[in-house]
Amino acid sequence: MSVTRIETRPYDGQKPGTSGLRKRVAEFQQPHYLENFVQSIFNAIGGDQRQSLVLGGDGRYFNREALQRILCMAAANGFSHAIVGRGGLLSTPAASCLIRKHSATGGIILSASHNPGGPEADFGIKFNGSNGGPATETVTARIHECTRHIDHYLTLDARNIDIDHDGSQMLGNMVVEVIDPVSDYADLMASIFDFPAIAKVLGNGRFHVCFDAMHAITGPYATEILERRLGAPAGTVINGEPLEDFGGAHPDPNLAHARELVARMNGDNPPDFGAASDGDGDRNMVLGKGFYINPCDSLAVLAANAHLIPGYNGRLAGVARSMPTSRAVDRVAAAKGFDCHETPTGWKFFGNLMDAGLITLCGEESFGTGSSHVREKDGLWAVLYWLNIIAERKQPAHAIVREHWRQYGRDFFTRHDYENVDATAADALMHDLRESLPGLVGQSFSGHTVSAADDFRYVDPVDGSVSEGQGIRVFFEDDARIVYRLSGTGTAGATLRVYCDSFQLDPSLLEVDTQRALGSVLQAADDIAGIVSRTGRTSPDVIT
Ligand code: VG1
Ligand code: CO
Repeated sequence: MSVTRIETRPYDGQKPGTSGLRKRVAEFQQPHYLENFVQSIFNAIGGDQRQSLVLGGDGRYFNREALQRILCMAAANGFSHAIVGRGGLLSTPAASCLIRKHSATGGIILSASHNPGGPEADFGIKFNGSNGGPATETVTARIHECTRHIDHYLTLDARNIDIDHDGSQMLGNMVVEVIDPVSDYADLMASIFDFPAIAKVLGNGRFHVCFDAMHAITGPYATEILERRLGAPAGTVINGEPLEDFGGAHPDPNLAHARELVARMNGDNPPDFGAASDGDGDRNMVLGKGFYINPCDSLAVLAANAHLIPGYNGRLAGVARSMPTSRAVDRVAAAKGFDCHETPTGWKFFGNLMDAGLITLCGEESFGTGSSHVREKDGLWAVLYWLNIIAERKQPAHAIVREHWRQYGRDFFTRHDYENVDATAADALMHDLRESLPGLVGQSFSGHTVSAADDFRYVDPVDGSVSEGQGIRVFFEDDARIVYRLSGTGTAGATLRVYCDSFQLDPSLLEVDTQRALGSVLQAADDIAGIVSRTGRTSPDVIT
């Protein structure tokens, strides 16, 4: 099999966003589009670095075809080894686990995460480095630069490789090893959590769990771990079969999209604990009986209870949260005496902190939580963490959260998303907001007086790299806060995200409805930015 050199020309817009390159499937299907981006990844990491590659995806439409093409390119580009999840499947955290376990050069994950799938929907490619984490900003900038100058790529003219059976095959000079996508990851989970203690709870016939895999990648993982290894009854996992279009739904684990789970949790005889994950298995939503657990609170509860989890040996090196995430975890860190870092949105910023041993746990408001066991957020891990806490404390989830609020106070948090907004209007809104920052301090909006306002700038404490323009923060004298930023994962128009939070210590006000508790802060958000008048939207598309 000889290596073929194919001439190509750059495509505009192959700039990786918050988490890889995400576009409509049709865009990826343009001649050489996928190949340009993949060759740019290989060019960016350099020839001497091309040894072994982990490959898999969330099973969405175009996954299998893209994987075959990438295998040929990897072989032509001198990789000696490719590790592929059977069926072309790997969840994002499982891919991270495998990269680390096999000391691979890196991995390519085919996923557009929580974006819908199917011929008319979205596809994506993410590159992770040898630590198992998303490529850093320095690497993604290099990849983007390569996409702007690419003039050829290398591939093999080969027939399709069998990716549906375990075992090794040769593709040119590269060994392709097809492996079970679940077992290494499941073993890792068993090494962190007290499986016998969780199994006791799940198998006692009284505690019922419902896990909604949303027809995405976590189906096989959750079935193996919850039902087979931990003995939960069959049917604990719903929508467990991965489908190319996720059954036509939006595989985003929140109250708006995880409809079947939410209906069951609110129906007759609800389960005691509910959870859902997203397209590629890195997000999680957890629910108690009749009780929604905000991801910011979830992170804080996990941090406060880390001593109950065998894998963390009773101590956390530190924690981190993305900037828009509420400060609930900061309060735990302060009380327990460990550091808390604040990073820009996106998992790529946590990797350096973990590699340097500065943090153990981290999370984002967008239903992402994780730890240093891998270098990605991890949906099923978070669910197991909760179940382990429940098993140890012998309390239901809602009681654990309420006790947490009484001890630390409650950070009310909400995010309002305005999707598919006219991009020019969204850019103008952000631009004008940025211009107005110096004059905001001292002004009052809907009863809240601004104490500070800035455009978040992050200096990585490990390598000193600087990321500017990461979101506009407005702080108020009463400790409330508003954050505005534009999404970096969308594929149509612009998505404006408005994040509001406020702190409450008064025990009699801890149970107020979140939207009511934040009503005046939300009003201030509109007063300051003119959201309604500029976007023409009177209400957000999604509230979390
Ligand atoms: C969103 C979330 C962010 C998350 C990212 C990737 O990004 O806000 O917190 O890290 O998605 O998650 P943005 O730029 O659209 O706000 V995933 O599960 O889609 O890989
Ligand atoms: Co995801």
